[in-house]
Amino acid sequence: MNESDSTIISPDTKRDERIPPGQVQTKKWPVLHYGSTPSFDRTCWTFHIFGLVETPWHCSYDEFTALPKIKVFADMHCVTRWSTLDNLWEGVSTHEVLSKVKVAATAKYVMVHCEHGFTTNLPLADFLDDDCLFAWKQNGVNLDADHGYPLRLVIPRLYAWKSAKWVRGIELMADDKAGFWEEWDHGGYHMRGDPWHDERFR
Ligand SMILES: Nc1nc2c(c(=O)[nH]1)N[C@H]1C(S)=C(S)[C@@H](COP(=O)(O)O)O[C@H]1N2
Ligand SMILES: [Mo]
Repeated sequence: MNESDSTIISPDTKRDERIPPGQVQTKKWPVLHYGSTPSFDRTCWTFHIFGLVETPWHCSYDEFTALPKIKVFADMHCVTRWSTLDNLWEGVSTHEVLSKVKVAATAKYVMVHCEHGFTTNLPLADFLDDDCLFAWKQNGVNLDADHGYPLRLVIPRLYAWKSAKWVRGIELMADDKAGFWEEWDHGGYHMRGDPWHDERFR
């Protein structure tokens, strides 16, 4: 990495042992999701922020991708035990996106809403870590649709199911609520999902 550029380095990439317990490094990048890969129509795509905010906000794809951009160097850990290292993500920080609204003091959790009704929940504090972003590029090129183009969330410090693909909005909540994989019917994945503490299931 060139230390002089403005790339944010995810702190987990600086660990002596970068592979969390029970994980195995893979060099290729697997595709993993429930259901089919959605199609993208730039003219009717919208992104929404709603729930516990003073005034809900929404924007078009062109407006979203015109926001100030960052790069993040990070690793990725799937609960099915593969990990990929050295991903350079490009997009808009979660912090930047959330600055578009006034979040209520009571908001403590985020529900991420995606195409086809997929959801995932996480604490607001984890969502706002400074290595978290909404990305459409990885390692210099646009993501494949299978990997989440036109927009995916990247939360490097939690298991990758929190890094939701095909994101269309976020909801601010006072209380935690299970998303898709977190529901008992879909496996009961952990409400937080810290790979360094083996938080795979609830
Ligand atoms: N919309 C959506 N996003 C999703 C999923 C999903 O089922 N639907 N699966 C998650 C899981 S379990 C993982 S490991 C990562 C995988 O991302 P990749 O397919 O780009 O490797 O996407 C996450 N994002
Ligand atoms: Mo996963």
